[in-house]
Amino acid sequence: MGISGDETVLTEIRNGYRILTLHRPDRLNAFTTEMHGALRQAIAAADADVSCRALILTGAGRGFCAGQDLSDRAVSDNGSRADLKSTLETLYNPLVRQIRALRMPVIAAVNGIAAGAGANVALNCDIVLAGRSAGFLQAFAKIGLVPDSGGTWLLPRLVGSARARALCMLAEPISAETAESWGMIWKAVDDDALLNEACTMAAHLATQPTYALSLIKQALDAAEINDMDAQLSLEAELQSRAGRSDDNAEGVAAFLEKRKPVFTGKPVQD
Ligand code: T3D
Repeated sequence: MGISGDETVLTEIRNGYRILTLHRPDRLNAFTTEMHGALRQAIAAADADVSCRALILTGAGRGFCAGQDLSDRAVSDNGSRADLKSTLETLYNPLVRQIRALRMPVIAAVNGIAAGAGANVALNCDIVLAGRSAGFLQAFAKIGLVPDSGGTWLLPRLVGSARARALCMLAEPISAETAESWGMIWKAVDDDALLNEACTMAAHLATQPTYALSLIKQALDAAEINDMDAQLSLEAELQSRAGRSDDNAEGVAAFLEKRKPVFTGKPVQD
């Protein structure tokens, strides 16, 4: 139950899940290179712990994450401008890929403003809860940049092209409730209920068939690219794997015996 970790990212280990807290509250938890390293390490540690079957990502203080810390940017070889291609390729893209490929569900508990890459890191999580006072801001255009961390891929899919374009070009914040009504996030909740709700959800998910949940992540990600025919083939492939899992056998047995299933989350070795 103790809290540990690098001071820029705190890890709290609970029964079946972990809470990772971005921890630079005086900078609205903006990303530095150090915080990127700490976060990736904390996620890898959760992945390596077989008892960890769900993850919560949240922020300390009044913000969730204000994106890139604009005072902590690497300078490029020519010494004048930051090399943003390199920043994305070495920091943000690996983080997004790590979150999306994680073998367990990731819940973003957005406790305050989520801006720039901070918004898009949240939107890359599997389920996004936000406190009513939180907001989402594609801040990039305000500083002459393009939405990154998967924002240009996610937003049209989540909210449709018209809203995605306006969000990116106007760079105006939207409230958690608007985000919910647009289908951008799962739910807006009262601020003081946010962490409890995220923990209840994580504790529930930690008792579910984790391996099947990881296959669901794969199927839904692939569905963004596949046509129906390819998706039907993928579903057959993934279902073949799920069907060989102990959790499928347990789920069916529990149903037939009219009892609650006890899932282990154990993966099938291919
Ligand atoms: O390297 C690259 O650039 C490539 C990667 C890009 C990815 C990106 O994320 S680019 C987008 C970067 N983020 C932004 O442009 C957002 C900047 N922040 C804001 O627009 C505002 O802070 C917010 C709208 C998020 C919140 O506004 P408000 O009024 O609630 O708070 P504030 O007073 O602006 O911020 C509080 C403090 O945090 C303040 O410091 P101070 O004055 O108390 O000493 C502010 O400077 C600091 N802060 C907020 N965001 C950042 C930041 N410091 C550094 N970097 C930030 N991104």
